[in-house]
Amino acid sequence: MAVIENRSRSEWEDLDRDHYLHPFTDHKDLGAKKSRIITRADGVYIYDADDNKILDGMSGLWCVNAGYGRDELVEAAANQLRELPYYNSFFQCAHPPSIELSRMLMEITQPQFNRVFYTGSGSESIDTMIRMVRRYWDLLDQPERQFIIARENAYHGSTVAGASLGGMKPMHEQGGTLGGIAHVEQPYWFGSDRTLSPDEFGLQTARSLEKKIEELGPERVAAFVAEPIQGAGGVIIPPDTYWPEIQRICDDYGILLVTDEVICGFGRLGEWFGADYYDVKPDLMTFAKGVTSGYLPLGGVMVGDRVSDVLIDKGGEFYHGYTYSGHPASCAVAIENIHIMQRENLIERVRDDIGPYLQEKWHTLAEHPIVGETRMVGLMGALELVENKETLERFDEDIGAGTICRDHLVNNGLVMRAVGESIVTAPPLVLTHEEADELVEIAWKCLDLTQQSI
Ligand code: PXG
Repeated sequence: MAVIENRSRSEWEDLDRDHYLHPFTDHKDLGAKKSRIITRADGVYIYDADDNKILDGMSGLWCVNAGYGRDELVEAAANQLRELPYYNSFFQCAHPPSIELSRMLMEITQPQFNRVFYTGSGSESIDTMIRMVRRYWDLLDQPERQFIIARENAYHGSTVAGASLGGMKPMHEQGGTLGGIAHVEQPYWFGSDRTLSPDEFGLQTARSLEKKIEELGPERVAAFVAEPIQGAGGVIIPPDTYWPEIQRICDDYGILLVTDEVICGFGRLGEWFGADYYDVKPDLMTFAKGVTSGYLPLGGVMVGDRVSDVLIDKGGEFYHGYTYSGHPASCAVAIENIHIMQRENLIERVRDDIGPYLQEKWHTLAEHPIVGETRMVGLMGALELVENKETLERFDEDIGAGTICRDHLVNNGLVMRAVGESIVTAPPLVLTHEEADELVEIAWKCLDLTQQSI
């Protein structure tokens, strides 16, 4: 059965260093430090090559929502691979898993969504969405509507279009960017000078969208795209005033509203989608990650009637699609994953049970001397490391407080991500109360260790 050699940890490390180019990695640096080789996982825990057991406070990369070790998902993939491992849906073809998944997605999304386009990842979903948005305005005889507005510090993937639409400047500096994209302020209250109340700040940042539309010329703006809560940017939870104002602006100017649900979708916030949590009505939603709990790659774009009616009625052939659009095994896994979420009431569990439980515990970390703020919605949260708890002054960037803390965490059996001086978490939705206690206990201990190290 075994198709992978049984090698020692150091053999894996050496082969890895010599041949494998990793995503978002400084390879000179990695060569000196070596990779942590993860060999297996179960529930909310991962295990490394030395059999260290580590609580996965990041759900892999914000995706293993249903937890590890799900035989149902493995069976769904294996059965589908036996029955029909691959077929495309170009040239007047389709297959049951992709059709059935489409039907199920209509059940769990808002009523304006009656169509879905499949991709293999979040980045491909973003590319698809951009091409659709521009095509939509072309078909309405407004081809000058090219501009897509996103936010500073947003993450929308790392294809050329995804990196361009995202608001991460270091990414813009590598490999060139796509035209017709503009960025506006992010609703990051803690990162501001905090002279405004969070509600005032939420309105002000939302109105930076209105300003940008006026600056570009409303007749040139196609869409606004945003993550309901920014994930990779540091779990930026907008003030309550933010999303209603964004909806108002999109409605007033008639531009398309797109929520990027790659992280917030599939239960992360205790609703099926982030748009549901914030009660906004997007015209399109991009998704990936949690749709299959990461067991196989799959992404897509939910296309609202406003857009799909035009694309279908006036558009003729849309020259777009991927070999793996609607891959049968990925769709089969997604179907079973949604069944699991429904059977085990995972969404309600995040909203009413484990979400509030972890949030309460998480907020106790705000008492720690080097923590300036804690925040969490559903099972997606962050804390801010500060040098001075009274003034909320942050550590000097050069100290690398976030990285120091993250390293203590993983050495003490917990994975969380450092985003600058923010520590972020997004554990699997199946986290138990005991595991939540463990997560917060390790976090407190590692905050102590971080304080000592600095
Ligand atoms: N949109 C959002 C909101 C994402 O979070 C993508 C698009 C791109 O998805 P793909 O499947 O192409 O990776 C993402 C991905 C991090 C991290 O360090 C986050 C992501 C990917 C890699 C690392 O937090 N999010």
